[in-house]
Amino acid sequence: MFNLDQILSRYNPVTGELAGAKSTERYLADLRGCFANATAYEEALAAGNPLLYRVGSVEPAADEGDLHYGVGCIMPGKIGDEYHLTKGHLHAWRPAAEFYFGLSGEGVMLLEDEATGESRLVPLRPHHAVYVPGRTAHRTMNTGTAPLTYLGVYPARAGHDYGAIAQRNFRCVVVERAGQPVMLARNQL
Ligand code: S6P
Ligand code: ZN
Repeated sequence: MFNLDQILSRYNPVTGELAGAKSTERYLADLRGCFANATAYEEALAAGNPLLYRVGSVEPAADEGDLHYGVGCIMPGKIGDEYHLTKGHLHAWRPAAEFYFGLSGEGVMLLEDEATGESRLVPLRPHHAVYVPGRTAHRTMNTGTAPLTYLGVYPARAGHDYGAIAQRNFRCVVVERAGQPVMLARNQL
């Protein structure tokens, strides 16, 4: 019933809009507290409040065993040395894993195990898939110069828990060093 061609024929890669889907837009003002460099954040916000990313979510059915999916589009850019990023979340139903498929552009995902705090940085680009295990906080960043688009597929039960990340943020920060994304411990910046 659903295949990637059908999904992508509804998708506008320039605006990130997915026709007929529930759309969530996050502007710079919505990302307060997410970026490590608060001064750079306030300076950028004083200059304007651009759209950072958009997610079109499709929830075909909500029975046990069903899947939901979202197509995300993160605009290119940086705040200080940090790439445009998503808020990041754990799934409200902690065992829920997720599969990400890169569609266009270049990016990375920061994965943080909730129990151990172990952090990993993995590439997200076309023909790459990222498996996000359950109980793993995930944040996506656009490290390129064009919009980063991706498909995320997750159990219908997954839900979003933004609370823990909003309180303490991720343990690691991803910054540009010599043109490359590098993961650093937040407390060592
Ligand atoms: C949902 C999935 C994605 C994100 C999207 C935006 O489980 O991980 O569709 O919702 O990448 O990120 P965030 O952290 O603002 O929801
Ligand atoms: Zn998720």
